[in-house]
Amino acid sequence: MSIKLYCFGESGNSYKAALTLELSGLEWEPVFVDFFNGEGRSPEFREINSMGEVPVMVDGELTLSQSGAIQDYVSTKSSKLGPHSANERREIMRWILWDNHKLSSMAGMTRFLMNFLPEDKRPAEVITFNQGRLKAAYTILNNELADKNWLVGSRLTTADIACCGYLFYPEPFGFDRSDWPHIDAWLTRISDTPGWKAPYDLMPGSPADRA
Ligand SMILES: N[C@@H](CCC(=O)N[C@@H](CS)C(=O)NCC(=O)O)C(=O)O
Repeated sequence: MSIKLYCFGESGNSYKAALTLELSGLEWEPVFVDFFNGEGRSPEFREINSMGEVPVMVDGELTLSQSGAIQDYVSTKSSKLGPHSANERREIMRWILWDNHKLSSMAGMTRFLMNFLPEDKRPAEVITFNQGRLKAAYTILNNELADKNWLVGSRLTTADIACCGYLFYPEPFGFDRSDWPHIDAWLTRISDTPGWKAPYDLMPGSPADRA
């Protein structure tokens, strides 16, 4: 039976889980969640995930939310992107936790405020503050990648897939690849990986659908 992933195209957190599934070689299918029409807040969806968030993965009897937990499950199940040792798994977890706290949460929020809220409701001060926090995160990532190809070890892992989650989206949120040469080269390495797909090619739903 194929793994199901509740998701929508605009969701960078879902993209991390979807790309991990896609590159794992496991059979999976997306289940569209109509986030922009409030489906995430519906009682039916809260039955699936009491946290009210996507992504949610269902594999047989197992239902799992949190992109990092899904990535850990999928990479371990398929062994394709999985850790080779306990040390490597911890190292991958460090980057996933850092990403979820410092990079993806800020990038996701800032992109939402700048693109998906009505123009007259976009809070300029909050956006500027978030962009300052994001600049600090880009600096850390760019420095880390100055002398290595991948965040952990010598191949693509879920650490890379977590941290790149929002950086492949086309909507502006203050991230310009050309400002960050080591991130830029790393993103190219990721997108050159056989089987890689851009967010709107991997999951249902996009701003174009709602235009
Ligand atoms: N740390 C979570 C974050 C998930 C998350 O915030 N998802 C967003 C969509 S990208 C969401 O469903 N938000 C609904 C809400 O905050 O109410 C993860 O990595 O899965």
